[in-house]
Order: sequence, then structure tokens, then C-alpha cells
Amino acid sequence: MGSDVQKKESGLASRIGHLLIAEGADLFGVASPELLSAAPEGFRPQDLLPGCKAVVVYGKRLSDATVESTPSRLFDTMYAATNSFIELLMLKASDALIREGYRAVAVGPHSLDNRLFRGDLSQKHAAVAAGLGRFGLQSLVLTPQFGPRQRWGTVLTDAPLRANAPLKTGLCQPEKCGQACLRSCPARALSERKAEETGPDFLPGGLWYYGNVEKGACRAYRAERKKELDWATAGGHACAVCLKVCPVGNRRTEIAPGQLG
Ligand code: B12
Ligand code: SF4
Ligand code: SF4
Repeated sequence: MGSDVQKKESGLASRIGHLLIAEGADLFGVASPELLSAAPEGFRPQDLLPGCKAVVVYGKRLSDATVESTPSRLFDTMYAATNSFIELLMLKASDALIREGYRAVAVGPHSLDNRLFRGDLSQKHAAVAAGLGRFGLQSLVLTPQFGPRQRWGTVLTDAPLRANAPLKTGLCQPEKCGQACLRSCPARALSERKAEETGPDFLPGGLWYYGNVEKGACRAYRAERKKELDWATAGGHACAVCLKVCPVGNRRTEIAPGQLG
């Protein structure tokens, strides 16, 4: 009986995973809501979907060549396009769960509170909990495949999907890169966190460890940069230097337009 339930849980998780990858996602995992219940009140999976049993997390990789160009309009275009694509996948995953008789609530990649600068749910914590990567010092999630160069989508559901376990070891190696992300931030918005935070999980080597981000400084810099470059383009998310300089992950060779035949 127990094994039938387990088979059902992993069967549906694997169908959702296959669907997302077939539709263009590059990474897929399931996070346990229990692990994410350490989030502040109002931002826990159960607060957004009472009875939540699983958090589906998927990632869309960014083009390395476009990341290299940041700050640029090219990067801004990719930022917006990736968010739209993630939103489309959100609907596909939600629909698939709803058709199986479950409830689903999607968290958008850029839905945030303007006062706290906090998302409805931290997709980074969800990606770490789903075993897809670990935090880097600059507070982005690094994956073995792409380092920090992906964006995340999340769908909360009451389907009893089998959760993955977090990766046991971190991927960030500040001693090797000389804290490249912290040093390169043009807004000086990044710093190491002081040791007196809440517990071992929040300290170097811990599951939820990352540096401090002066959110207002980062946001202001990105807006200034857009003005300085005199863009008419909508948006204004073109900095991501802390993402660009990180050496973690494989940088795949891009196909140059001339090679497409
Ligand atoms: C608001 C926001 C911003 C703000 C604030 C960023 C920040 N570090 O919090 C600003 C505007 C500065 C920003 C900038 C950028 N962002 Co942004 N941003 C978001 C957004 C919408 C919410 C982030 C959030 O909730 N932060 C609040 C929390 C997590 O951080 P905190 O306050 O330090 O956390 C405290 C508590 O809140 C608590 N906590 C909160 N939740 C939880 C959960 C658990 C389990 C626990 C234990 C604790 C906990 O723990 C801390 C201690 O008190 C997310 C999308 C999303 N929904 O997650 C994208 C996101 C984080 N951004 C992303 C990116 C890429 C960027 C930029 C590079 C911009 C760009 N050009 O793309 C820069 C990078 C700046 C940086 N180094 O962080 C990506 C990261 C992808 C990745 N590889 O991980 C995300 C995930 C968007 C996406 N869909 O992919 N961003
Ligand atoms: S996005 Fe730019 S300004 Fe913001 S933290 Fe990263 S490097 Fe600094
Ligand atoms: S640049 Fe270096 S310190 Fe920063 S996240 Fe990447 S590996 Fe870690």
C-alpha cells in the first residue's frame, strides 16, 4: 500500500518534470514545504496555499553570450523574455496539476512587494530546497549546470509529489574566485553577513547562507544605469554583474548565427 502511494507521488512528479523540460525548462525539482516553513510568516508555502504538499521548481537558463553583454539592452530583452516564458510554463504546469484533480498556485518570477523588496515566496530558497543548487555569496542560487545563470519559476500544489533532497555541499568557492561578485558590484550593494545571524544554517557552509544585499542600492543603480545609457526600452534590469562574473557552472559554447546554416 505504502509503495503504491510512493509510486503515485513519484509518477506525477516525473510527468510534470517531463512536461516542463519538453516545453523548454532546463532544470526541474520538487521542494518540501516543511523545509520552506522557516520563511517569515506570510511567505511560507502553506500561507499561499493552505494544504500545500509540494513546491514545483523549474529553471530557465540564460544565454551566456547575452549575460556577457550586460549592462545592455540585449540583456534586458532576455530578462523580460525569460520571465514571460517562465510565466507560460507556470500555466502549463498548473493546468497539468489541475487536470489531475489538484490545486495549484503559481508564484511569478517578478511579483514583489515594493516596500520589503520581497517576492510572494523566495524562489531562491525553493530552488535550494528542491536540490537544484545552493546559494552563492551574492545571494543568487548557483547550480552545477549553469552557476547563477538561470531564472526560476515555482508552482505550489496540494498534490503529494515526492520532494527532492537539498544538495549536500555548496558550490560557491569565494576563496578561489577572490569574492568576485562582491568585488565587482558597481553599487557596492554586497557584503559578507556578520556571524551573529540565527543559527548554523545561516552561516558560511549552511543551507541558507548568503551575503547581505542592500536591495535599495542595487535597484537604484540599475535604474540609474538605464538612464545613463539613455534607453527608451521598457524595464531596466540591466546590471547583473554579480551574476556575470561568477565562475561556477559550465559556459556552453553558443551557436553563432553564421553556424546555423
Ligand atoms: C525582490 C527581488 C530583488 C530585489 C532584492 C534581491 C534580494 N537579494 O532579496 C532586487 C531588486 C535588489 C533584486 C536584484 C536582482 N535580482 Co532579483 N528578485 C527579487 C524577487 C522578486 C524576490 C526576492 C526575495 O524575496 N528576497 C527576499 C528574501 C529571500 O531575501 P532576504 O530579505 O535576504 O531574506 C531574509 C528573510 O526574508 C528570510 N527568508 C525569506 N524567505 C525565506 C525562506 C526560507 C526557507 C528561509 C529559511 C528564510 C527566508 O531570510 C532572510 C533573513 O531574514 C526574486 C523572485 C522570487 N520570488 O524569489 C528575484 C530573484 C531573486 N532575482 C533574480 C536576479 C537574477 C536578480 C538580479 C541579477 C537582477 C537581474 N538583472 O536579473 C539582481 C541580483 C541582486 C542580488 N545579488 O541579489 C533571480 C535569481 C536567480 C538565481 N540564479 O537564483 C530571482 C530568483 C528571479 C527569478 N525568477 O529567477 N531582486
Ligand atoms: S545586480 Fe548589479 S548592482 Fe545589483 S547587486 Fe548585482 S552587481 Fe550589484
Ligand atoms: S563569484 Fe565567487 S564568491 Fe561570488 S557566488 Fe560566485 S563563486 Fe561565490
